[in-house]
Amino acid sequence: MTDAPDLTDLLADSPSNWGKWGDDDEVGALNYLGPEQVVAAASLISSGKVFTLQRLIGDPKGDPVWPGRTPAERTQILDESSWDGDDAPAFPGGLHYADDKINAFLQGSTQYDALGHVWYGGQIWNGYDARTTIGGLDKASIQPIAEKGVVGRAVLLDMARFRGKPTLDAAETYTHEDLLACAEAQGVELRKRDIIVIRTNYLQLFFELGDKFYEGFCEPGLVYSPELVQWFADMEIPNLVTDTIANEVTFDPNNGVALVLHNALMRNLGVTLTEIADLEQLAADCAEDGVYEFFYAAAPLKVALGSGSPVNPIVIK
Ligand code: UVW
Repeated sequence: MTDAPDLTDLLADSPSNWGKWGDDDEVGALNYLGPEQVVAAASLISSGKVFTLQRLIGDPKGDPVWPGRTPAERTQILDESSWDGDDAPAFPGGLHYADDKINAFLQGSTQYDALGHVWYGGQIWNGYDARTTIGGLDKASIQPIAEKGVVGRAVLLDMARFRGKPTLDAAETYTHEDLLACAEAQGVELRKRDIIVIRTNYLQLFFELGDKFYEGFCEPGLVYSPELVQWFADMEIPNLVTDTIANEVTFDPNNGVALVLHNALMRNLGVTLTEIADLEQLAADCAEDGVYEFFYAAAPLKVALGSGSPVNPIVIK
């Protein structure tokens, strides 16, 4: 145990959106994205350039995952060799085909977290009892988010370029004030109901350092303050997308608590978190054309009771 405060005490006065969209809500701040936001986002499409933000599953160079999770394992079930023996499957006309399967953590690649993914104090998003998570998320699973889909105006905040470094450092933090300064430097306005996409390029170190990457694991990211949480609430941010494994500094340097913002933003405000996005091609393009706002669309997989899902978000400029 550590001297870190309990989240119940730390976030006692933190803003909450519980009940705002009804007692049955399971998509939280994604309610801020309606037809008006979709149409406005579509008006940003001008060049027709398309970017996909998913990292490769089964990357030969390795898949970065949260400590304790393991990368997806893909197994070949059928291939041309399956027809070598006498007991090969036989189909009229001589059909052969390839089949495979994966054994994967639902949060082991580019992913959407369900709102019921994290909690403290025995309650998940919207006040549902945390015991509804036993054996699978009966409430606030990934399914309602997958059914709704996520479409809106998104803004890339390239914190690594803004700070003039190839990647942010382990445990390096930034605040909402830093996000605003980055947006100003990039010449883009952050608006209410924007999807915020933050680049750190930190996972480049996973590929450079190998196993050493996990020594003293503490990712860079947003750091909790009451003001930052209030800013997210006031800005009605529906979705936070980053290229790190867990979207925020892993251990808050001010109090030692793990993943404070998962709780303050996801559990309490209903902000959906998207992690391990690959922002490299998009960021290079934004640096070149100076356009940091774009149409964003994503639909996680409809996994019954799931606490998250792989996703391949699409950006169109
Ligand atoms: C945890 O919440 C532990 O991980 P993540 O949100 O990165 O899936």
